[in-house]
Amino acid sequence: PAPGLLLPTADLPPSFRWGVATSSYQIEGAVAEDGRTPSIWDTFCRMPGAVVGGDNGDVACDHYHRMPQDVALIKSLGVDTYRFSVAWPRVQPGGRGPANQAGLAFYDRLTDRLLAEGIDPWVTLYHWDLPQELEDAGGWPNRDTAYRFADYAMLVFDKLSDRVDNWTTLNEPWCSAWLGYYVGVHAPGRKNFDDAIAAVHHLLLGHGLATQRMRAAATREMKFGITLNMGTADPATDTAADRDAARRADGMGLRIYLDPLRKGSYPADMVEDLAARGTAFPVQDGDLEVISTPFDVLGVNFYFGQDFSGTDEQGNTHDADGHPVVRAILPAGPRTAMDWPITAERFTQLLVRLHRDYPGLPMVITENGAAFDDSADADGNVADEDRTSYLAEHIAAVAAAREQGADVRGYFAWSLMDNFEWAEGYAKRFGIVHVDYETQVRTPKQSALWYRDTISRVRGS
Ligand code: GBH
Repeated sequence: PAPGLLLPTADLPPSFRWGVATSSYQIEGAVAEDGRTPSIWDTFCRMPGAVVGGDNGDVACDHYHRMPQDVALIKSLGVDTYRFSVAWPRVQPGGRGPANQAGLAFYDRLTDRLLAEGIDPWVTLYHWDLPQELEDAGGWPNRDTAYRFADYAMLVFDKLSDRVDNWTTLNEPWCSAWLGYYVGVHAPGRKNFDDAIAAVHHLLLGHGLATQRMRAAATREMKFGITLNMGTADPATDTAADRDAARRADGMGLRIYLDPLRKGSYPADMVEDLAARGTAFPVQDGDLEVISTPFDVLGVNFYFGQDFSGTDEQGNTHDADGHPVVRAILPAGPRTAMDWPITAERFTQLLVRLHRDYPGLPMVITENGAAFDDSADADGNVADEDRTSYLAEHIAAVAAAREQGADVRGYFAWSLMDNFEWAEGYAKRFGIVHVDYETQVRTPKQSALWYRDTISRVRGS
């Protein structure tokens, strides 16, 4: 790596956790094996135009068949922790009823392999692959899905909790609710504002129900948490309209999750905004007590921060439907292959703000990383200085936030390897390990070697 990438990491303690992350649908393949039923992503991928290139997760990285080699790969990267998700439709086909032992057995073997290599398994229970039958019954806008989720969580917990200590209920409920039910660019591809708001509430309720039940069943100390995707929302200028747009973006992106989770109520300004749109969170008696049940660690997924404007390009403050304009403006500077800006300093800003506004909550970076237009040589080697720099700058941003008091205890690079990047298909590569999709050969990129060296340097080993 370039000399400039040897960053001051001295203030990251030897106890700091280092990991790599993946999710089930993005890597496993084997979608019809051992009793797995379709998820909403299997269905969505077959909708014309939904996914770039018409790609789907049928094979993905074929991880389901290559798991032992992949665990060896993880080990070779020098990390101490691996974050993976469990596919609900493998464990409980159709989303109801008893466990499918053949499906559970895969995660049982994975857990054992990881532990045998000295790697701590971090389990995420839901990374977007809802059983299609539950979507057919109404999906997350249907309150019953929250109870189904808690039942499913207990099937996994009962199988793995003798060996797994770290449990994350949901990955990025904003994406499930907003992208899945309002924008429609993620599964199930619905476009209804009221449904998205109901989905938010039922996702949070499912988190609370599952956390309560797992905690009650735990026979030793365990850590429970939730992972949120978060950015920063700064006003593009100091006008009242831009400041209000930033408030709304922050409210919908961050506060409507963290306020009920940590303070036991939805933010009053957002409730008011929703009422002005004729909608509301479908809260029933006792829900907020369930949602605000204590948890131990906040998972933070960060990719970039944005500015917001309250006017469109023509200067209008309201759109055609009469709703206030909330227009994202991407900060200037270099972009990744996703066309996402690189804003490491805003990562520090976010973490310090979380520490200030939601105190007393240890944080772990459960995802951070970037897609770039990698070019692999004939042997699959990728000299990804751009990704290496991205990781280095963002790890330095974490260290800077810690210096300002933010209680961040670990970092997972997204992702272990190139994989199915949702609506972008296989065209966008986030891995620190290159995957040749013809041969399924995995080759660590320069960034992976840099990551391994950085971890060993911080550990002083
Ligand atoms: C994560 O989602 C996922 O957990 C992971 O599975 C995925 O592969 C990875 O990121 C890379 O995409 O431009 O309006 O969407 C991150 C999704 C991307 C959501 C940035 C928020 C910014 C606002 N986030 N996005 S917007």
